[in-house]
Amino acid sequence: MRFDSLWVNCHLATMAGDREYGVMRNGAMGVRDGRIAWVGPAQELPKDAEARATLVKDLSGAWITPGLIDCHTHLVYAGTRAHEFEMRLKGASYQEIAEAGGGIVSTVRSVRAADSDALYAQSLPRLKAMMAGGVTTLEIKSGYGLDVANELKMLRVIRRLNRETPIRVIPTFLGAHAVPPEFKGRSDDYVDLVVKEMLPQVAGQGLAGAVDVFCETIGFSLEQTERILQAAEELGLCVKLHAEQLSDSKGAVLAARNNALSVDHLEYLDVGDVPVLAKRGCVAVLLPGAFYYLNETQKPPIQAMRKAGVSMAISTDANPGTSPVFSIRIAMNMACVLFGLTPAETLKGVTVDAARALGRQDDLGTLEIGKTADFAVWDIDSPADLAYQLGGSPLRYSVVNGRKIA
Ligand code: DI6
Ligand code: FE
Repeated sequence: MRFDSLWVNCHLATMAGDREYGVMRNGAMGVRDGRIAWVGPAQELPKDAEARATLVKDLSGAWITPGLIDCHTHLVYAGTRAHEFEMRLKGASYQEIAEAGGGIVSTVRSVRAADSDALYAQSLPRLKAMMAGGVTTLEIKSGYGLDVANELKMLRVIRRLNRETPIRVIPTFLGAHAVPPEFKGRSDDYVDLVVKEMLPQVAGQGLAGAVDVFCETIGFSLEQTERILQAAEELGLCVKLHAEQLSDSKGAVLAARNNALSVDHLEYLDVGDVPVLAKRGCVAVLLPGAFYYLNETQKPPIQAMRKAGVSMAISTDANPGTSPVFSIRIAMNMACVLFGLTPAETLKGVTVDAARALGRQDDLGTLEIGKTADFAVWDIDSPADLAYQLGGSPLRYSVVNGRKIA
């Protein structure tokens, strides 16, 4: 057996198998052609493995985890909303700010005013912050353009981030994030535009593989959501949904029945709807950063989902309004402290379950033979440290497609 690189003197949190973290102390991992070619206890390595490896990396006792996956972000945007943070602290609610022309629509104005280069330049430092925290796969949604040209502009910026940075960036089309000001009072007409013009162009140009909708009283109704999800499916696109963030709109059940990859937020999910998610294998994506910033008190029904065996992914929801969080490990810590997840559940939530929320579970999310060699090397004593510590970064470096990135 010949390897391009062989990683030795390390501990592995493979996130595979039944043991917590899939822990393998004193492990080794071999990579060939960008994929994991061997993983196991060091003493079981074939005798000539080191001699036959092009590169041998002695990790001096570091831990390797799968590369972290942030499966729900709105990281591409222009401008800032720090003033809304100030307004909320003076008593205004997120809904009041949105109804007064702030909120998502204020970022829409900034995004429309920015050209592609400016949008790229403003988004890049945020991507780098994610990368510095061990993220190797990052989903990014459109949704601040809200007209054909600007939604496509956002998706092209997302594609450029994928091409010009070392991490894997996965685009999602969120044309139905909010009703733009020029369609005020005519939301069905805007849904027409999404379905008849935006979706065919997005699919035709291969700009996104999945479609999301903000199903909410301040977003799109259940009927409008259904129209968009069905149109997406007809074009062969995967679907996911912002559901039950501020109210129980019954979006999660609708999405799960439409084979959604994931339903995201879920603070107001009815316990009675949990079995549908379990039955349909739909991932629940938890976004504790938005819960935290909005001072929400209603928690997602974690215990019911855990009992029903629903996969729970964790993500930052990185966005300028409700979750200016650019660290996946902070989201993991919040999921522990605010939602009561265990550190092991949170690491699963940013690897295995996040991969599933993106439909990439066959290829990403665990350290297993045949999967893409995306992993992170950490100076930690145990995998629980990743969710335990706030501040600083124990990341030594990450590897994408078998290649070390900065
Ligand atoms: N839910 C959220 O938390 C973000 N989008 C959404 O649908 C908020 C986005 C923003 O306020 O800019
Ligand atoms: Fe979101």
